[in-house]
Amino acid sequence: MSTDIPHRELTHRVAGFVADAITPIAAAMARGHGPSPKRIVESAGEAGLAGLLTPEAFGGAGGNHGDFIQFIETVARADASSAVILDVHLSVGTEPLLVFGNDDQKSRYLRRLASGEWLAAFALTEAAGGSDAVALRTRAAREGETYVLDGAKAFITGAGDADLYIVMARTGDGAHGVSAFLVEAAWPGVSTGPPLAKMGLHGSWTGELVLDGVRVPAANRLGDEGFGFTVAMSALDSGRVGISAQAVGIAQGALDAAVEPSRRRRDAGSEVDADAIADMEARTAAARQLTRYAAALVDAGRRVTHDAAIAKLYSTDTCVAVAQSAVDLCAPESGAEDHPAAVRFRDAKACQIYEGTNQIQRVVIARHLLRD
Ligand code: COS
Repeated sequence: MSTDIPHRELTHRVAGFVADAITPIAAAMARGHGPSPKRIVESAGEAGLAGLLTPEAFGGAGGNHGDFIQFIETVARADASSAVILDVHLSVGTEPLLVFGNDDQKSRYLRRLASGEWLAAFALTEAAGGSDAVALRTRAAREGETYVLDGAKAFITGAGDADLYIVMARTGDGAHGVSAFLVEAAWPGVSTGPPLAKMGLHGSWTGELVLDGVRVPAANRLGDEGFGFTVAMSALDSGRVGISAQAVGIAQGALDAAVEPSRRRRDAGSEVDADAIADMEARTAAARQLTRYAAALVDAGRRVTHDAAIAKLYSTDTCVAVAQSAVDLCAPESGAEDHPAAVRFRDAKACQIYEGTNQIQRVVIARHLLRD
């Protein structure tokens, strides 16, 4: 996929956005007292970044996935909560509409998402099914030109603040009995639970989405009936590249937090664990290259299931390991809740879990090798 935005201009725009809009709120976000997810996306819209992957014809910046991962890594280096909000909005929240939406759907929704006026969310997971996405139970019963949706989605990023949900619901049996729908938050029967109190990523809202007899026009079905599992899986293939970029940013932020205190200790005549710092740098650099490779495959129009799983697995394991090393190197100060290494350590763990746990990534990678 080509890019409409010159790379140098994007780098400048992203750096300005992070310096002006993210770094000043990072500490508040880490405590869960920052601006709402919608406000983060609005401020990205003001900087021309809320529609980074959306073509200019629909009000976006027309960037590619190389631009996207640079954006997400740079934001995550400063604040992982803001990064996951923006990542979900841009990738699994908007990309399925870009890839599978018809002209009518694109013209009704893309401009509002690309300007940051609306926040997008992706609703696949259910409490009972967990990683077994095919087991979803939310039903979509067809009544003429309408589908009636009933069910509940769990652990949804942006729930409670999002304006548009991409909802996977059952219209038949098995993987080919799932359909995807564009569901507006304001429609009767749509409600959300309170944000979960999470271990980390305190500035990002995660919660339940309840669909109680929600009447969705057939015009809001995304792709053909029965095509929803493919919509979801291909959204996650690309989304996992974004999570990989987020993990690289968290690892880099943890490394940043550890280097300066280590330098001060060395200058004061104490020993520093230079091997640990070298390993942190090497692993972060390797994770960044895997992420870039996967993003380049997406931009080349190649199926990225295998390489996105590798990037996501390696980068997110790396960010947990690097953040843990940062806590060790910065001890005892890093025992404080607000210490930047402690914040990264808490934020890192979720990356191994969402958009497919790392156990699922291993399933995807091994299946590719062991297939007949
Ligand atoms: N792209 C396109 N199609 C895909 C796909 C992909 N990445 N992965 C699977 N499919 C298709 C398969 O080709 C299959 O279609 P056919 O029957 O026509 O061959 C269908 O979808 C079912 O796939 P599969 O048989 O592999 O389903 P499984 O139930 O065995 O498991 C996994 C699929 C484990 C990969 C899936 O359930 C998964 O990714 N789970 C994790 C979900 C997740 O990431 N949740 C987080 C949500 S966001 S926080």
